[in-house]
Amino acid sequence: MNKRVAEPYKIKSVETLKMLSYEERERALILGGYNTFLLRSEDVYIDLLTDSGTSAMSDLQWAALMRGDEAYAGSKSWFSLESAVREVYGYRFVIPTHQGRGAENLLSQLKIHQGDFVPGNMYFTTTRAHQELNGATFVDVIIDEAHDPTHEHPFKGNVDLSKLESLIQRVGPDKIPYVSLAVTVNLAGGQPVSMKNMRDTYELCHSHGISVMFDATRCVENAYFIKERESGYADKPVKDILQEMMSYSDGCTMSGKKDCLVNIGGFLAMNDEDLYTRARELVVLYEGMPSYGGMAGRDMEAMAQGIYEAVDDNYIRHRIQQVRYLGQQLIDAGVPIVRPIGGHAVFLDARQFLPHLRQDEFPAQALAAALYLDSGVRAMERGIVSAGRNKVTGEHNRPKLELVRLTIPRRVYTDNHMDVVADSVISLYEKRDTVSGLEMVYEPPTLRFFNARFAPVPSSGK
Ligand code: PLI
Repeated sequence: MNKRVAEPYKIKSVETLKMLSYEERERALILGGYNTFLLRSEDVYIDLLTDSGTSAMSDLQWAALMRGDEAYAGSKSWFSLESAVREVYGYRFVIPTHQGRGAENLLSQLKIHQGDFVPGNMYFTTTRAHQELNGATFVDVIIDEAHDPTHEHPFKGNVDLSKLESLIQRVGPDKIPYVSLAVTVNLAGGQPVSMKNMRDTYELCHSHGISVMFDATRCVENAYFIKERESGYADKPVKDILQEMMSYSDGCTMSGKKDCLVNIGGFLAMNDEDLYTRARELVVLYEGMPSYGGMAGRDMEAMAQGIYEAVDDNYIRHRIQQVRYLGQQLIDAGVPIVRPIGGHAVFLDARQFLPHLRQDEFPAQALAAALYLDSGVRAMERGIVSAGRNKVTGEHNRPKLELVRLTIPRRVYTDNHMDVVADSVISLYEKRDTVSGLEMVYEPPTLRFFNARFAPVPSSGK
């Protein structure tokens, strides 16, 4: 018998969920300009907007908060965090930041010069924004399969080494300050990179004197996929797999709000002492002293504890299985989702879900809004709105993937919640031709998806 796996924790404190009526949700949606980022969380029933900063902390993390040393300089809690990062990820030097984009800002300022190119395995919104702010052009070198939501490649986050090599030949290694490698790839659907691909990318880059910087935001999830899918790793603890992964990079940016199991925090880590010295100089301008970088002492203690908890094999196995549990129900009901099911979220394929909408009618945005209206479940658009505009032509970037992300917070919801979400999506799928498209009525100049406002285009639905 195939025994089921339960949540590897029991619940000590609960938050009551509230379900608004259809009319109340409709009002909330109009007030929020049909943008799920602009809803109030108390108006949401099950919140799958993001897995960022939404984790439930453990009893040991809550206890760690009390150990927080709030000294302005030389905080004991900083040394706890620094040793956790060194021990678990294996880097020599660590600079704390308030969250991932704080680290991206420092890295981009320190490494990029005007006119540079930063290759990466698909863009991420804030990461690319910082690269562009500092004068670089982002170049997508992910394998083609990553742009096909139905392709079952086990490591869809892989770099296409021939794309990378031809960029190096075209612009020259001096114009490439580093390769930005996300493990896993959020916008491809939470897809992992194989160990072999990390090693090959690292070797190729180093043969040209180019460094590799990981976006380590969901690196533990990546390590678990390697354990499941790559030969030679099945019997290794996730912690060891992670260490090997990180050895194929020269440093990383980290949003602690995901795989470090905390609500706020991040860091920049590296092995190069000169880069570290310069980062210590810069961090004081943007984040704070190199011994807190925008975090309170208690945040750093909780993050140190979370870093150890995240590499517990039981924790990460359940984490991945819960996401898969939701995704499989949708697959069984014929709902189009990105395959294979990723690490942190199930991604609905809005092009297939709403084939009657053109990309200019923002199908993923419309689908996320319709799901909230129908069931109170909050998801996030990851399509043309998130992709922004081309910085030279001003045209919309038009990603092949037009997705709605049902993102599972860590240790927050039970499998019963996943059942309710599955029912909600399936029932909307059954009446999908009633969903109409949207027009953008307010567009902010940067990272527009956070604050943009929309209105329905009634004629666009069937
Ligand atoms: O939200 P930050 O600043 O801590 O982290 C930025 C960031 C960097 N890289 C990746 C892959 C992310 O997913 C990421 C943040 N992601 C958010 C907020 C999300 O909802 O996916």
